[in-house]
Amino acid sequence: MAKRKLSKQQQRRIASQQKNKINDDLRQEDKLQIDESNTSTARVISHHGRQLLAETEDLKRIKCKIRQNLGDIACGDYVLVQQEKDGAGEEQNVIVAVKERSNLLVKSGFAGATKPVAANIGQLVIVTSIKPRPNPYLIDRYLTAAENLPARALIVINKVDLLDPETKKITDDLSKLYQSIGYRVISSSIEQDVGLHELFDALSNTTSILVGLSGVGKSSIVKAILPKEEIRIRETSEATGEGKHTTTVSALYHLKDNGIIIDSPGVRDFTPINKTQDEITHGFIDVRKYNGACKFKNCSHTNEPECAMKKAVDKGELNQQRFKNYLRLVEEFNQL
Ligand SMILES: Nc1nc2c(ncn2[C@@H]2O[C@H](COP(=O)(O)OP(=O)(O)OP(=O)(O)O)[C@@H](O)[C@H]2O)c(=O)[nH]1
Ligand SMILES: [Mg+2]
Ligand SMILES: [Zn+2]
Repeated sequence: MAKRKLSKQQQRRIASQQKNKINDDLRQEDKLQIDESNTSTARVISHHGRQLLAETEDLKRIKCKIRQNLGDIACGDYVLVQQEKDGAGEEQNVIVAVKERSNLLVKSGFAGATKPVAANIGQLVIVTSIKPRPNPYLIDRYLTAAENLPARALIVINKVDLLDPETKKITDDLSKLYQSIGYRVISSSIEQDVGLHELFDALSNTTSILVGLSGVGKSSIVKAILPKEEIRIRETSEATGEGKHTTTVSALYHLKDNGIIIDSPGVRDFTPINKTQDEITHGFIDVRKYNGACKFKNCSHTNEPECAMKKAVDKGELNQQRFKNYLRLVEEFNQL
């Protein structure tokens, strides 16, 4: 068979598979050295470099060291902690294993690497605001991440105290669009105490993570719910409304009604890590209804006749902007 040059994306996938395999092997080895009688389960509250704060089952916060070769550990992970003596004979908490996750939210880092954001997520809360303005393509990319985790998705439009006639039209259209697809949209204002009760109610009984651009008010939302917590909030740039990347590490907080909320650092951009084009299709719940219904099995939904998706757009059954964003994400995926 002729040797085919691998695309960058294929090379990256192979490298990532190999890395996972090595990590799995190392974990396997490590399991053999765990003294189960001496371990307890904890959940990671925050993790920055070699500093890790976890919470025990009786809600005590403990600083932990991490045994080597455990692979990625993220906020929200459940871990096994063992008491060990260090060189000076001092007791220390050491994470010796990461428990199996229900899911892991990752983002792309430098040079095609992936960075874990948070683990064991039940709900992705996509926070947008009036300033900085909502970016529908970013919302759609977060929604695909939610569908594939899988996790429930909730869209928040914060800072509605700053609405003017122009932004009111933009956000009304946005709410209508996402509600018509089946997502819940909550408008909120920390300044004027709007929508906060509705939002708090939506956070009960699950682990939610707040995601979105820097400066939309993610930490302000957490602070409004938990005024006693020390949470940094900072003004946005006057000119652009862009945030100053105030939150630098994901952190987990307990709410009433068994709710857990993770505040995450704001992003400039977010690209979901999709392994296949099918995952992208699965990520658009309105587009995926038409998958397989086109005349050609391998329809690219661009130029082919009798494309079920294009027909749906023409009939007004599928939103044109969502369809465009779907094709854009597929194109970007194929170019990687
Ligand atoms: N007018 C108005 N300002 C708000 C509201 N919510 C938050 N802000 C302001 O927006 C700015 C940014 O808030 P943060 O909570 O730090 O934003 P963030 O999303 O956590 O930002 P990063 O941590 O950088 O990702 C602060 O000056 C807040 O006071 C709101 O409802 N209305
Ligand atoms: Mg913040
Ligand atoms: Zn088609």
